Amino acid sequence: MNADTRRRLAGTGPRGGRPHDPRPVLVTGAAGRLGSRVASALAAEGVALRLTDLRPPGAIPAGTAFTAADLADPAPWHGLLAGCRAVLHFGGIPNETPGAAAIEAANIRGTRHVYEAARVAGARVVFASSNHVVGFHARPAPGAPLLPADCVFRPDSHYGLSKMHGEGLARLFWDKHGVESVILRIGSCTDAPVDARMLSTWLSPRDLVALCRAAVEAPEVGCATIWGCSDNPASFWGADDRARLGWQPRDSAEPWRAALQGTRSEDPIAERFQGGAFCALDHDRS
Ligand code: NAI
Ligand code: 15L
Repeated sequence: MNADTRRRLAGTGPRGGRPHDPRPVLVTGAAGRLGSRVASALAAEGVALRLTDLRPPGAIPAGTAFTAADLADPAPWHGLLAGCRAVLHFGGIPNETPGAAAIEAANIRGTRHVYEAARVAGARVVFASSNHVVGFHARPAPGAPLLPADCVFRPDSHYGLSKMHGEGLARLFWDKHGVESVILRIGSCTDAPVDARMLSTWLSPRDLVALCRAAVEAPEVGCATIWGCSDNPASFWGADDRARLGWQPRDSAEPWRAALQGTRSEDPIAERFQGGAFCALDHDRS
């Protein structure tokens, strides 16, 4: 049994990032809200990047190269990932609006294309999953146990279901091929929280950037799942694999409590479940 196999059987793998690894990191969705922010921050920190999206970003950080590519097209991904140490996979449809077919093309087929190319390249995948894989878990009452990351999936939408498929790919490619993944189950990443639910789900951009860097650079991660939220006292979410990354959030939504606690929705379904409005959309169960 070689060292590679021994590490895999022990639950950690050899293909992880290294703090001083000069190989580039591919960022998909690099023109989007999160991808563009992470790309510009990591480029400024000296991380070598390749960027891709359907459309060019508003600004391309100095020293990075952009290539347009469609996630639904299997062809470009091997070339884009060749020589990369990791991919930060932010590309795809981020909500329910365009419908199941578009979600299937970009999020389900597209994520499979990224995983296949990562396997061949020997790259780690940092996958932007979503809280909507577990959206139909009830919000915990104050003082009740928080939801652990190894809970059952309760997707609240076709979008959440597509992210559940991506998390399944992460697990399959680790167990079968030794491809490492960090699954980021992101809550709500905006400059500041904007409603009462975000007192629980907010992820500050600063915490997101540090989380992405840790996810790329942690020496060995196996297949890790991390709740992507800041240090919010009202969080819905508890135990996860963040110790493998050495990441801790620094920000909190709590300073916005007085301003936001009166901004609850009128919808009892949205208020009862963690996924909020995604749960209420098309909900017709009596
Ligand atoms: P966004 O819509 O701003 O960015 C997504 C990017 O993916 C866009 O630039 C879009 O052009 C690109 N894209 C869409 N379809 C594509 C295709 N077929 N081929 C190539 N590129 C394609 O979304 P945002 O907010 O930046 O989210 C990034 C990722 O993080 C998404 O995967 C989303 O599901 C996930 N996420 C975001 C959260 C948030 O709070 N913003 C919360 C939870 C998850
Ligand atoms: C998501 O997954 C979406 O991409 C984002 O736009 C927000 O809706 C976020 O979840 C949320 O739950 O607030």
